[in-house]
Amino acid sequence: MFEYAPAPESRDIVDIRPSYGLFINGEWVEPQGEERHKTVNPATEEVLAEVAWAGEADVDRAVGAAAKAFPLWSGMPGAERAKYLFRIARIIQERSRELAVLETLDNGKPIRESRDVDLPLVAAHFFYYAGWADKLSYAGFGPDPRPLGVAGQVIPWNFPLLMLAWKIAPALACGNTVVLKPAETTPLTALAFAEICRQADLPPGVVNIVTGAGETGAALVAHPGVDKVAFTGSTEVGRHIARSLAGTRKKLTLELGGKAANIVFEDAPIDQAVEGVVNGIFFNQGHVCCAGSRLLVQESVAADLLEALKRRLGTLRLGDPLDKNTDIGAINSAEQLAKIRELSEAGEAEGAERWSPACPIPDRGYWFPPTLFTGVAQSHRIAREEIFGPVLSVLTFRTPAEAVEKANNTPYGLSAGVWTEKGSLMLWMASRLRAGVVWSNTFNRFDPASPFGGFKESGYGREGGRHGLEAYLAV
Ligand code: TAP
Repeated sequence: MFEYAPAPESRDIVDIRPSYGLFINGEWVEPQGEERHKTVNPATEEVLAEVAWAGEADVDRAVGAAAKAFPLWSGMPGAERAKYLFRIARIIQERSRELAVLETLDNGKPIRESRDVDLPLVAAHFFYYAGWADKLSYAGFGPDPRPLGVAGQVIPWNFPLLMLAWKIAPALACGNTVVLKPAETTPLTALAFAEICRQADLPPGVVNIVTGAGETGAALVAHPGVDKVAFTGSTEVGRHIARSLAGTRKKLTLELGGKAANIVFEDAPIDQAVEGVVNGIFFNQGHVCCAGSRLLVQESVAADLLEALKRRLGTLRLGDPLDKNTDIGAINSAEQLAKIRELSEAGEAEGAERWSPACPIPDRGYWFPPTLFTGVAQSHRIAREEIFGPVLSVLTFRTPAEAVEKANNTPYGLSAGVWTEKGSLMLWMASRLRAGVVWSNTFNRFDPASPFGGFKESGYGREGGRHGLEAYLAV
């Protein structure tokens, strides 16, 4: 255990208010109820700000504002909407350092990731969909695709601003207006985005941000004025939402959990594969829906790969997320830490062997060391359930067919990785893996032009690319 001295870079460039209201109709407004919640820095447990808790009446006000703004926004020529989206993208670039620090403070992810991965992708998403706004008639959905109306969007805490961009950019490009609810533990970058909407002179009501807990999300999803629901989060909540919307006119897309296999064949370059496996599961502390949380390694190279992997894990630095040298940041919340601990204990209890490098853990905050489990059976909970933390379950296989069978032996189907030098084997695997994304000789690579989404219980609908427009158009 140790106390770290906070990195010198840091808080000075962000301006966090002590308390935030709701962003409705282009204004900051107070919620009708008294209740508020605190958002904390998971690396220090320090309270960052108090945030409004939107109840049904507040959600109703936000949906009303979005409905009122819809005729203006949807009636605007696409080229005009594009100008706003380009402006938002440029402001995000200009403010990216500040937004990266804010994200890291509220979420716990290493600054190197928020600065070099999240923020560039957020801006890229707005640029990409700005480019579509005046070309919707050429997107292959018929000559005159129409926006749906008010989109109710609910997002999780693992990539707060990036998930916002995935939701808001295509919705606005297509002419919809939006009410978005960020996760309870990471509202600050969504609230900063509200300011960016004002800075970009976005017409009032086109984007509304309501903060709160699950009940706020539930009120938004249930609101009769919402025409389209877009949800990213757990499979459990997604299932509940799908049930609640059955028989209504609302269009629904779901981006849910995952239990991806990262599959290493004996001919793969070991060092490159080790980097890919580390990036696959330890990026963002494993708080990644498409994390490579199951390593499937060919038996003939398993011992060598594990040895190299353990050596590499010994070099990872866990600690202050604002330090540019940090590899593993904080776990986002006490609840998430408890879940990771519970599943890791279940792994040991079911007979798998647990290993972590010697890794000092700070005294305060929520932390979990990078962890490997070997001797994992497919029936173990750590091989079946999404841990959403820095925990890798290692299994072995002998033949490509066995690799496919094991990789597909999960209710999820979001992503997979294949490491081999043989192009024919890559393609053979990719055509058999039941996963929305299959990476080859890389992992966790994202591009706004590429559709992303799940098979099976990982959800339906696609975000990103031309396919991502379809979720927001009547085609
Ligand atoms: P959830 O607990 O499902 O929460 C997601 C969002 O839904 C939060 O904003 C949450 O609010 C809200 N919510 C909770 N109950 C709700 C209800 N009954 N009705 C409407 N909204 C409700 O997930 P999480 O723990 O934040 O995120 C982790 C999960 O998201 C993982 O399973 C991960 O795989 C998945 N995920 C998937 C993807 C893609 S692209 N497939 C991307 C990122 C994450 P509160 O935060 O206030 O509870």
